[in-house]
Formats: sequence, C-alpha cells, structure tokens
Amino acid sequence: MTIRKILTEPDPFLRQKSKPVEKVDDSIRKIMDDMLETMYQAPGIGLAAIQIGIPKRIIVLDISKDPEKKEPMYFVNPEKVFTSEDQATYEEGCLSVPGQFAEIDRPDKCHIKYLNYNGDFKELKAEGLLATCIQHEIDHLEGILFIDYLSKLKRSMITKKLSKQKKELERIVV
Ligand code: GNR
Ligand code: NI
Repeated sequence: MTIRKILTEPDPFLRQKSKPVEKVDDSIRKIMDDMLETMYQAPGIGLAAIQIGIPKRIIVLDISKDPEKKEPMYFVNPEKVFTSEDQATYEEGCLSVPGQFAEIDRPDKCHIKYLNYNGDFKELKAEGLLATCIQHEIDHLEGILFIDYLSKLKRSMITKKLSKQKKELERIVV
C-alpha cells in the first residue's frame, strides 16, 4: 500500500466530476487500499479518490471511534436513492480544506446503492455521522466541497487563506 498526496483547495482538479468505475478489479482494489492507508495516516474518517488525484467514483470511510478497531467501508459508484426531509448539523472538516471547519446542514438520513470491495451490489441505510460523511464524499465525486455551502464571503476568505499558505510553503520548498 502507498500513501498518496492529498490535493488541497484551490486545486482545480478537485472541481472535476469523477467517472464511474466500469469493473471492480485488482487495479481498483489497489486504489482503495492506497486511499484507506492515506486516510488513516492523514488522519481522516473518509476519502474520495479525486482527493488523491484519481477522478473515479470511489469512496472509503472509517467512522469507528476506536483507532485499534478498524472498520473500513468501501463504496464504488455510490448513488443516493433516498434523502430524508429532516436535516442534521455537523461540524465538518475536509482533508482538502486543511484546518478549516464549519457547521453544515444536510439530510439526516440517506439510502445509497453501490458496489463493495468485491464488486458486489449493495444497499445501505445511513443516518447521523455516517450519512453526513457519505454525502460529503459523494459531493467530492461531483466536484463539490463543504465550503461551497457557506456564504461567498466566508468561502473566499478560506480559499484566499489556503492559497496564501500554499505559496508560502512553495517558497520554503524552493
Ligand atoms: O476527516 C473528515 N472528517 C469529517 C468530519 C465531518 C464531516 C465530514 C468529514 S470527511 C473528512 C475527510 C474528508 O475530507 N473526506 O473527504
Ligand atoms: Ni472532504
């Protein structure tokens, strides 16, 4: 397994729409393994393939509280088939928007269909943090970041801060 570099805002790559996976084969499983390792070491509780520069519809998640007990979840070509009217608010962060957090409202429950690690068709009813994370990750597949739900002013403040940080880092590296 390989730890990959996580792209950060304002990288235009993050705004691409990811393409469906045609077949869950070993090359796709290798991407999922790398994504999981990259997510654990970040550390984060979810990751979409586009965040490591691969525009394919693949998500990994692990929302287990105990770091000793790994409970990885893999979703290929996930599609929302239901979202509840009732909303839930969570303080969200994103590995592609480092150091920034904001309260975001989303449907409290969602049902999804997807392919698992072995390429089998599955359905899942999610609520609470799991539902929030799945929706955050499916947004990545559409090129959407959680900061897109904030006011224009808040979003541009965050984007400016991050692009300044990037330029400073480049100066140090060079
Ligand atoms: O690590 C993460 N934590 C998190 C917290 C609240 C809502 C969503 C997330 S996902 C995020 C990792 C990430 O950026 N996934 O795309
Ligand atoms: Ni994210």
